[in-house]
Amino acid sequence: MSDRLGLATLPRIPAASRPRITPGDAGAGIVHLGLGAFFRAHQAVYTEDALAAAGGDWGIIGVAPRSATVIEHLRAQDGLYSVTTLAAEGRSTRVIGALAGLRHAAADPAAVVALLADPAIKIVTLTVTEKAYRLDPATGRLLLDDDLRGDLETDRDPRTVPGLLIRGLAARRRADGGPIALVSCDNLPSNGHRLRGLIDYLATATGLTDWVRANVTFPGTMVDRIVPATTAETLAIAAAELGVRDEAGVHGEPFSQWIIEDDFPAGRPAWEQAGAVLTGDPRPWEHLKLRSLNGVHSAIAYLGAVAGHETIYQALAVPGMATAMRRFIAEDVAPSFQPPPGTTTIEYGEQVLHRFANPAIGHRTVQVAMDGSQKLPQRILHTILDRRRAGGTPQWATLAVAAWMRYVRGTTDDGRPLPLDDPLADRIRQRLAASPATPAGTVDALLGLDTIFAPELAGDDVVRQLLVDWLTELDKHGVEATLAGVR
Ligand code: CS2
Repeated sequence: MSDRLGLATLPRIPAASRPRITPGDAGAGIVHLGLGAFFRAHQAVYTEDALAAAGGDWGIIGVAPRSATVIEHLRAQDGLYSVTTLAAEGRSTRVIGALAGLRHAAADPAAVVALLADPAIKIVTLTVTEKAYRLDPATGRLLLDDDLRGDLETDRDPRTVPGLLIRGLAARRRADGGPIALVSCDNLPSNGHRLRGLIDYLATATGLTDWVRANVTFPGTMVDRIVPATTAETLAIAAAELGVRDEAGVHGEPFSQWIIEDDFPAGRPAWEQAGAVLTGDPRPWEHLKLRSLNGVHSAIAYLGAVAGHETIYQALAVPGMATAMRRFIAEDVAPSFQPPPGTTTIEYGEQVLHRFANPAIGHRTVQVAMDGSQKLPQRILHTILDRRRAGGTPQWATLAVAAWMRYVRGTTDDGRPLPLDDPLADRIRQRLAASPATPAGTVDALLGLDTIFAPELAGDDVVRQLLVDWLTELDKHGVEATLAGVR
């Protein structure tokens, strides 16, 4: 099939798959940083539905911080791409037309800075992954490395996302561009507060503090939809459904949720008409999602990958896995925080396990396993800390951490290599190489990584012993036999 998705071929695709708005009709009001699959299957869809329901100039200018490929694909398709929803019962594909422009920050940072200064832009949303915020995972404090320092102290082109944002805000002040909301849509705890803290720090360093305080808000969000990386199969399905090729297609599960703190000084799309929940405080939702869904996801990913399983769905089917995850939720996660009114953590957890069991979603264990150093604190370690402070013994949460420790050693139970895709990979490998290859040696080496493990946790003898015991089990018997013993 040679014809490509684009404005010219749109009339040929099945009517039910066409965008719900006329592409290009809405002026741009949002800049989004991070054009990964998650954004394309989540915020862009909500915004298109809000535009279809209530109109407004809320088209999205998509900015790729680094990758040029996604920009090339989308440009070749007039900004159009498809989202295929994969349910156990069947699938559906729709084209999204909410992108009102595209920029490549690495190639043309000045264009992005100019956009952030433009008064027509009233919202910046971000999906740039945990590590792009340059925050110490254990403490949430800013890591002022050479790249970021260079962005602050010189006038060379910005290389970091925080650097790009602060340059853009400085330009906005000069241009009198008016108030703006910066909205983190990454899986960080209190993501709005973290982004505010980061920008506050950079604003102080660049003399922007008063202007930022008066003009910029940082709504917190909880974002949720399982959107695995696109594969050749995703694109083959999109082509079959559309009748034209789509190199920028994405696929995801049927479930989708967006909880947004309603704090937009220059207005916003009618996202509530697209199913999003606008609230005064999204934090109970963030806890629920990060500790239950993402915590369990990471646990299954590490255990499953070490056991040699390719996907989350297959790993969840290992005998004992679902029981261990139910006990993790009931005994460790649920007592660690107050869920939002009207929900219980146990019910939420059941729904999560049901979603992970969707056989149509081929989410790879090694994809969820990546960047563990950035993910463990908010997903699992905060649960452990809260349980320890309450005098509890978080058995299952420590199994998840022991599984990460076993994973980063780099081989499956039957000796095949596992990838270590993590900004701290070198430090992790060095520490492991310098310590005895015993359970206690591994646990002590890794607990010494203070950007992951806060001193309160690393110095807790109960936690250390639980980790050594689990790792001993995993080393002696392997993941599958360890889980088989769980009742
Ligand atoms: C996953 C998340 O890759 C991961 O670490 O846990 O991307 C997860 O699929 C989403 O947060 C679901 O909303």
